[in-house]
Amino acid sequence: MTVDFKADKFDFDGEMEKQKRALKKPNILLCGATGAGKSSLVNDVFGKRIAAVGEGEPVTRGVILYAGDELTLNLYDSEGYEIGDEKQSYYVDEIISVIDKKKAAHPGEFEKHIHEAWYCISAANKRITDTDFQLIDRILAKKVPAAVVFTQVDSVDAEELEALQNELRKRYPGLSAFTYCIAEDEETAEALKAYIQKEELVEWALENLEDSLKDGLMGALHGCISQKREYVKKKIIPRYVVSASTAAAVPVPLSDAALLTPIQISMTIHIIKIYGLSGMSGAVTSALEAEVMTQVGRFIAKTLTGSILKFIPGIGQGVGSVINVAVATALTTTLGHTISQLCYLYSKAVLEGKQVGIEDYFNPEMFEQVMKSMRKRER
Ligand SMILES: Nc1nc2c(ncn2[C@@H]2O[C@H](COP(=O)(O)OP(=O)(O)OP(=O)(O)O)[C@@H](O)[C@H]2O)c(=O)[nH]1
Ligand SMILES: [Mg+2]
Repeated sequence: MTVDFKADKFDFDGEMEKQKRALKKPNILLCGATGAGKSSLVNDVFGKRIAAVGEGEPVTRGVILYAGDELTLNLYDSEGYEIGDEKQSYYVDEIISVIDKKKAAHPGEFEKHIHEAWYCISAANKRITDTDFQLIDRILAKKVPAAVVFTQVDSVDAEELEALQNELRKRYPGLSAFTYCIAEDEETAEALKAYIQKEELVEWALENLEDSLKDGLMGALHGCISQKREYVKKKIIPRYVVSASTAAAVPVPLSDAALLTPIQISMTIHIIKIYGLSGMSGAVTSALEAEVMTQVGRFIAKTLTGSILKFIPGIGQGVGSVINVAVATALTTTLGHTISQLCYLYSKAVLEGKQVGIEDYFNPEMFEQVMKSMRKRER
């Protein structure tokens, strides 16, 4: 059997469509008083994309759903209640009704329910209100995983913050809580680093989602590139290694390396989705998703049909003449880590404000260099 793979004929759009359809989006509910910094928090965690690409749609009074084709999660942003306002008591019911309605509309389909709640409490207010307590009680009673985010911590001192944390801990001993603030500039960010628990919040959010919903969260994050790299390593690459091993369970001639190519292109597209390359601002061109994918996908396809085998010690030199499980595993693992690292480096440069393009990273020289370093690391 020979496998005739033509990089130019690969249906990238079809594969992207397929992955898009397969993606399950997590539903995150955002709560807290007016001005607590809910919108600021999500813009910081998910990038300004949420507001820009999500079409806000009222779900119930005071709750707006941000969702859209380009967004890999659904965000239920509540317009906060005014402290002391009579609206306060409605607010609790309205929020809880979102949880209930989703369950009632889709009984047994957990993927359509509210998956977690991020509860913002402004440290600047220096107190946790009864409404906060009531609402947290009721969210927890619904068995929706919840975490508190103490926002705007730049406006209090350490003692005041600790008092708030203690108050929360007293009432909910095991409840996860994080501190946060939006730093105006790099200097402030550096000074407040210990209090900006973005990574911790993301870690918590990830852990509390079913596996099938995790891709959506990771793909929506702005920045967090070390976490993305870790996620790709632990969750994405292993899936494709399994497919590749299965494909090579019956060893095939080395000349049929192309047998694995569609699996690896799918993996490439998947990894790029997690890094969300196309949504990155600051790049020379803010290319459309389809363009980025096709560009990178074609590059990988060409590379795979060409010289990739020479980077895998033991097969390049004709030691083995077949592709077996071991070779398929090595090839897929190395390729996955290489793609991930290239995405990481590109994202890092963009986040640092450098004027770079996709092609500065996805080119033969970079590919070879990174792939070699990956092989060293794996050994
Ligand atoms: N000092 C400081 N100000 C912040 C921080 N986060 C948000 N703000 C400011 O607080 C105000 C309210 O923030 P929003 O993010 O709009 O609050 P919200 O919870 O979405 O408010 P509603 O949509 O009205 O419920 C804005 O003026 C923000 O600029 C922070 O960490 N520190
Ligand atoms: Mg808001």
